[in-house]
Amino acid sequence: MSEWTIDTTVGELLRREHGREDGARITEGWPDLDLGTAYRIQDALLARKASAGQTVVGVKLGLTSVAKQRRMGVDVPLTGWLTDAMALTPGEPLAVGDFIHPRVEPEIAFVMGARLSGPGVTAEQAMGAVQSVHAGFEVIDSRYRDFDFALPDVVADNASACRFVISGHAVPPGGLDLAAESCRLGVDGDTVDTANGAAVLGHPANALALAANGLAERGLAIEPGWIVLTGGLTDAVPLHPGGTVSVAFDSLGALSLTGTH
Ligand code: OOG
Ligand code: MG
Repeated sequence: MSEWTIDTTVGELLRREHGREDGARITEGWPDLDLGTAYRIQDALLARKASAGQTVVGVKLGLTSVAKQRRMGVDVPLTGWLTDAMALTPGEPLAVGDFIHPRVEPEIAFVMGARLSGPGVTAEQAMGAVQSVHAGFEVIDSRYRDFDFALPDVVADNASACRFVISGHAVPPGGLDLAAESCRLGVDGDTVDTANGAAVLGHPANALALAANGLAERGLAIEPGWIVLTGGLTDAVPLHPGGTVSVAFDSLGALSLTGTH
């Protein structure tokens, strides 16, 4: 494509998503794509999904842990939108063939009890707006070949968002030590990684505050009832048909996700 605009980029990213096809970085053809414009692309992509009937159910953070930043080669956290069409119910399998190259990552998820509106939100204020804490999995599926992107590319691509699931077990935030909360990630029963909540910007509440303050720059807030995924604690693992990825947290319980054809 010769002329990249917000509209043509949205069209191209949706074409890849629907066609299960990856492609080159947008910044290859649009090298001066800046972060502000990339978020406008992300919002325009959401508007297209909303006009197709999807509703926003929350927000995700990405690249909040060193494990993720290192793997993706981008060390700036970002946010993306979660819609109802992305939600899996616990136990529901993932039809791997419906996606490009899905990977699964364990996350600490919040369900919000109160509105959280920046700027200037502190981690303490952020935690005060949380209704419950859950074990979560995010399935990411970059619309870029080999997950190869620069920051503006991945922002435009709604932070590689694809599917997510949170456990039905709602843990009240009071009494939890989320920095110390540890998880064990398993693939087909073998432990492949471990991490604790401190991996996420020192504490997942810092990620929540960052999201609220970042959205405020776009005139937006985190709304009651929304789900917030605070970012992968470990590197993501590929999901294959017949494979199972599982996570066991100390206090938040366990989750597993099985791939089918
Ligand atoms: C970008 C999204 C990162 C996380 O939890 O860090 C993300 C990617 O890795 O493709 O969702
Ligand atoms: Mg994630």
